[in-house]
Amino acid sequence: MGRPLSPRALITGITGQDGAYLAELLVDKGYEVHGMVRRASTEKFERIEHLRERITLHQGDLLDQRSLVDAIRASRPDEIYNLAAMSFVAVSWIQPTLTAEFTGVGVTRMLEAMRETAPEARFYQASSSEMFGKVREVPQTESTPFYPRSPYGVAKVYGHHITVNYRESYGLHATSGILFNHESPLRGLEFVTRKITWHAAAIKHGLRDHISLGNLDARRDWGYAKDYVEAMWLMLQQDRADDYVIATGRSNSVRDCVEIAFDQAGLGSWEPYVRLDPQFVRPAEVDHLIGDASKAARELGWRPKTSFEELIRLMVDADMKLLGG
Ligand code: NAP
Ligand code: G4F
Repeated sequence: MGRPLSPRALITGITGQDGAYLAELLVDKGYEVHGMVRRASTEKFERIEHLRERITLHQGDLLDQRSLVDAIRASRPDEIYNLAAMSFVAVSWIQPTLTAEFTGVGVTRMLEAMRETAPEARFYQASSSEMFGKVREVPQTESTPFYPRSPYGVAKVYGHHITVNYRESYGLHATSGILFNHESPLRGLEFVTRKITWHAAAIKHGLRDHISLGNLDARRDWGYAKDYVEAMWLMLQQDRADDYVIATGRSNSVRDCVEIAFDQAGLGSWEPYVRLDPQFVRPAEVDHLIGDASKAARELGWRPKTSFEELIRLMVDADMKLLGG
């Protein structure tokens, strides 16, 4: 059966970084876009404000099965992108069981809701390179064994395996995208790249006089979120559901990020502004996270378009503009 001309998509986590970029991409492609949002005492829809007239929002929470079923029933999606999660690794040590509920069991709730109400839909699960943790090989591919190093990573491994299991048990079109770190001007301020680009801009504007960081030697394979949401969409256009690693294949350190950001902000040397603070050092770190996205290149035609340096410079420019008024 062919794909509909004007498909419908449901995005959980639409208020997050990836949700906002994905919603924009799908609206531009002519999709009818639905998003699931959870109630808060103050609405925080800044990232999707410019899309509000062109998308439909449904109340729902990964902890509440009824709301997931109702959101799927109301949106009648051809494609479901499950991006919602407790996504901050550092907090997963502070709230380990809540992380397991949101980031792990929440995936089963979504799959069950889809099985009941939209079994023909295609499902995307936001899996993570954090699942590789204490890496078993470098670079990591779809067949590299998992060794998670945080409660978040453990929960994502569960989410990944349950997605594969529902694909194999019930024949659902359920795909797991194993995405390495991806950043943007919409990144939450607690994640290290955005924390650095925001502080570089704030110091330049005289709003702060230093930044406190943890492990400057930590390395990640960092890409641009806008490039990565395109990979999510491409995965769901395939006839067969599968698993795909999405990465740049290059790694950089937190120190590299600081150097580029402070240079772009016109601050020169970064050393006088950076303080090391043990509160930002993790109980356990992941090792050489570097992804091999050759399967995605071969089967999806996907390649990263933005280098790490371009990414950090564009994030600093955005924060300079944001804080410059
Ligand atoms: P994000 O900015 O933190 O967004 C997370 C989203 O999940 C927000 O919309 C949040 O809603 C929603 N959410 C959290 N708990 C929920 C719950 N109980 N019920 C309903 N919604 C809930 O994360 P992101 O960077 O866009 O990442 C998207 C997904 O990809 C996440 O699953 C993340 O774990 C995964 N991932 C991210 C990366 C990366 O580098 N960005 C890499 C690999 C995998 P509120 O706005 O209400 O908080
Ligand atoms: O920016 P981060 O907090 O991202 P992390 O832990 O890699 O997780 C992100 O990427 C995952 C993909 O692998 C996603 F699944 C997950 O949802 C999230 O999007 O930390 C990056 C590195 C870490 O090694 C951390 O120890 O930066 C190091 N770091 C050093 N100082 C810091 C800081 N991290 C934060 N957040 N804050 C610091 O001050």
